Amino acid sequence: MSLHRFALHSLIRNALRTVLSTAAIGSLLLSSAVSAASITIDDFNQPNPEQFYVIAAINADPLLHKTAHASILGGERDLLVDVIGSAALTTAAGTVGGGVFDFGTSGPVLAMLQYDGVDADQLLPTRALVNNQGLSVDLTGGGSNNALRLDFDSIDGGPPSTPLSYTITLTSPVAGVATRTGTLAETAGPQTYLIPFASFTPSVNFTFANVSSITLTLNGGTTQPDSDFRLSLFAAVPEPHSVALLGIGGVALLMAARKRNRR
Ligand SMILES: [Ca+2]
Ligand SMILES: [Ca+2]
Repeated sequence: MSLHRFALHSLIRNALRTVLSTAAIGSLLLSSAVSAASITIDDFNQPNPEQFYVIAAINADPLLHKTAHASILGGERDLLVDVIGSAALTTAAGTVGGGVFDFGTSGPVLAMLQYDGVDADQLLPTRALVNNQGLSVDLTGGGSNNALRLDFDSIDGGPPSTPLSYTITLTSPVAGVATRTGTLAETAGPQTYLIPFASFTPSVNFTFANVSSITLTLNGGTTQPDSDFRLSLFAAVPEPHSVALLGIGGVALLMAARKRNRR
């Protein structure tokens, strides 16, 4: 190896080392930024231990289950389990808390989770959710978050292999509203689903930087019977491609360093 080539190789080696250590520091900074920006809406750890719920009746009155705890965004989860317009005998049962919201039904029954601050909702004449719009949360976490995240232990959306339908409705002050409706594929094991902020349909005055309520409806609208799922996390997070971009940035730096050394 000529002296010139040796010098070039050690230059590249040094450049590589610098780039790799810079990338490592960048990753560390990024991962700490990610955990700082992520916002847990609900980890379903409360109540603990979990509580059993059931509705079983013809034209059953909706079930309203409220849990107040500081670990839940806004201090409270409002859960409504309701039959979707059916006169038939309908049942739904499961547990809420202890790290999971477990839901199972053999009829057209929806589950609605509302995060709107601590409120009374409606008990009479029939149980219903009332949107208190009591949150004041920047779901972007200062600009870093750009997706909602749903973690499921499992989804069995109904026979045969039917995806689970969902609707998410967000509100902002001065009548701002954004909605997103879609489906989640069945999964036998743990699965993370990301719903980008960009996929929502927003009205005038809606902003992810000031959200006053979050309502998640599962198994609604399409009257799907025989749906079972276990939901373990609801959060606002950065999309993972920002990490991939850092990787691309690292490669670009490395190529620039090699080019400089060739001259
Ligand atoms: Ca509430
Ligand atoms: Ca409410």
